[in-house]
Amino acid sequence: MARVDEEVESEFDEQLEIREPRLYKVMLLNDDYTSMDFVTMILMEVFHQNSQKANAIMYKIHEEGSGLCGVYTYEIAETKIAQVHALAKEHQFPLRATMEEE
Ligand code: TYC
Repeated sequence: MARVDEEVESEFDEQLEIREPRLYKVMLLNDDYTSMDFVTMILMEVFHQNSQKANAIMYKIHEEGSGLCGVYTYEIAETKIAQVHALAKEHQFPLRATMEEE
């Protein structure tokens, strides 16, 4: 029985094209008005960074203009960006997030 199943499966396998999903880097951008605490909170809550890493990433963005927050498939990256923009709007900060293919 197992043998029959394997044969059926391998017939399909030949037709399957296995490809890795494209990955996207989500970046936060610096601005002059968003508070450092808010950015650190976003990095912890939305991007699941621990407090030390969140603080380090926030300072990197503050000093260099942008910084990597995480790498995701397209739809997850889009969702993270939408969450950042919604939270920023709610707290009246101009914080922006962008994505670029890895
Ligand atoms: N530059 C901001 C300030 O001095 C802090 C900040 C950091 C803002 C990172 C946005 O993505 C950002 N309050």
